[in-house]
Amino acid sequence: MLQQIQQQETQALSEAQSIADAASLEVWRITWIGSNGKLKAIMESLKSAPKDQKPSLGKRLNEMKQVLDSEFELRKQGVGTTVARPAMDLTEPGLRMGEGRRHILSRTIADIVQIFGRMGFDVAEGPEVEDEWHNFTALNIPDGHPAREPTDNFYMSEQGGVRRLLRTQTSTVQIRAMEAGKPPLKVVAVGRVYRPDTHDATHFSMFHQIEGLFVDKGVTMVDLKTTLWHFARACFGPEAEVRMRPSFFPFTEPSAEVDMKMCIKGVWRWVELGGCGMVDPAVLTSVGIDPEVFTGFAFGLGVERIAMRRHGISDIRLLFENDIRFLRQF
Ligand code: FA5
Repeated sequence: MLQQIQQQETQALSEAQSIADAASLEVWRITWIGSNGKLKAIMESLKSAPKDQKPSLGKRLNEMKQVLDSEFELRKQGVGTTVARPAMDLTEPGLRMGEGRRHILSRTIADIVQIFGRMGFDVAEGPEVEDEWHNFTALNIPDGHPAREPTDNFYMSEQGGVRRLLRTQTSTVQIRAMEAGKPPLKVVAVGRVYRPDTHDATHFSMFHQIEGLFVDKGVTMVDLKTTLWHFARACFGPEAEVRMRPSFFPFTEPSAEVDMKMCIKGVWRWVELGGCGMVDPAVLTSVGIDPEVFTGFAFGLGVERIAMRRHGISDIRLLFENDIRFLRQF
């Protein structure tokens, strides 16, 4: 039923978009929020919903009512249906400025950084325009590796003999953090990355990743899984779970895909969120850290995928369309 409410809300808002005059606005009002309108009908059907789902459905329906009411008020101003007033009516309260809010991705990033901050991770940063050393070579991706193909990267013109590109992953910040400091190093880095991926419901050519790196004496896969487990529970609720599936990344050995089990619209599902592993000794060596003394783990998760799962967003493109009607739901 939640899905049905979402569909109906989207349809109502899309119909509202084409309203050009007061008469069609009135038809819209009667159809959607009138006393015998569709919203009323959905509210009636709540009576037959399972008892345990009623509170969450009721809350969602109230949200839908608020969204449609404020859409109506906005449109009313747009088509000039307000009642004619005296030239200067000083009893009017005046126009209230709508309150702004931070984009849902910015809020997700702030939450993620706060969760890792509680686990002792500092924040590290790196540039979005990178050189090949940080994006590839130091990450154990040598010249000639398929990941360096021009078709998989946004290369830029050379500067001072150095070829640059838009970074394809936040793993570049692992290298920068290890170059800048000595172990113990415990950092997260969040930022935009760029890939020439075709846009679809789960892929965009610009998206955000959160990278984690912990290098010290005696760091193991147990530390890695425990860290991700704490993150999953803080981010997706106290019953969330983590699993790792063997995989391959040139800069970690062993490597794994990270899945988190979470409740989405009442159904428990495993969702792939990123990759992880133990920092490859070759990477430690490339930044002058002795792999005989230190070990480390690293992980990289997709921020959009996290935001989408937390808020039931089914299409990544919605996050970048800047449609105020979508954004003000969050
Ligand atoms: C990486 O980018 C590795 N750097 C992750 C890593 C870090 C592994 C540290 C080991 C150690 P991958 O290409 O799988 O891995 O991307 C990680 C996540 O980014 C994906 O699981 C997904 O959540 C997200 N992602 C990847 N491509 C896109 C895309 N086009 N649009 C949106 N999200 C994407």
